[in-house]
Amino acid sequence: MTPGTTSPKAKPQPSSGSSGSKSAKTRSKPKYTLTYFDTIGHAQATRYMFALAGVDFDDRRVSEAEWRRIQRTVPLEQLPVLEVEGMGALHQSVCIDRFVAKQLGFYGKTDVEAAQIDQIHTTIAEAGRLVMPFVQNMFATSPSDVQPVAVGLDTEEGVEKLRTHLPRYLNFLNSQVVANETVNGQDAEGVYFVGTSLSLADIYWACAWEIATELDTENTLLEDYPKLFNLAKRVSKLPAIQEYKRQHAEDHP
Ligand SMILES: N[C@@H](CCC(=O)N[C@@H](CS)C(=O)NCC(=O)O)C(=O)O
Repeated sequence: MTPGTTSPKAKPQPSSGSSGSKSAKTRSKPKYTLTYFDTIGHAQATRYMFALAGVDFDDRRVSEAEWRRIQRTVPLEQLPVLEVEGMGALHQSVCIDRFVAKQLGFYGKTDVEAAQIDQIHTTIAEAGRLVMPFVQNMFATSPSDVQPVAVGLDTEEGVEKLRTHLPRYLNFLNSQVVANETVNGQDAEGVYFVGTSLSLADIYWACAWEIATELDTENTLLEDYPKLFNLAKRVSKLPAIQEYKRQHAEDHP
């Protein structure tokens, strides 16, 4: 897989909210191939955008054995990688997210909205780096996998530690929802992070919430942030996302 050198020719697809209606017979080869492990994580927001837009994509989930075979062929030896027909391959999940958001209409209506979406996306990614060691420790299968933070979110001590570090991120994210609600109000569905429609910011937040909820099952970290909680839950419950999770037997919230 090599980085692309030509401009993408892809046209935005209509956002139908369904997960694709073409029959197997008429379906042509998908234009996008997203390669990642068989888990949620760095690829999930991209997967959800395809599902929400009803755009068929090759959702390539590699096993550990396959990964060992292809690892050296992949930039930075990391997944996810998105291959786009006629363009080549992209890596770095935030870049993949933003590219797909632009292609599928989840990137705001103006440059200002796009910048606000980037700001939220980057903030959530940064907060995620704070949370990830706790997540990894929950799933560590050997002592050598245990991260230096030493305690997982399954302990009171772990939750306390996060409580001291997360608020500045959560306060910022909350302020964005409150500000947007003040300017744009709520539609029948509720409020979004930016503007008046669902964007990458909301989808990425829902993914972060789903991962955190695996560990913080009672959502104690969000108890002071009902607007953030409601937004994440609302997006996570969208029919196209629920259907995608059902197809992949992903039983997180
Ligand atoms: N900055 C990268 C990080 C990606 C990353 O850390 N990927 C992990 C899986 S979540 C990986 O491929 N690890 C290589 C391995 O497990 O051998 C991105 O956002 O795409």
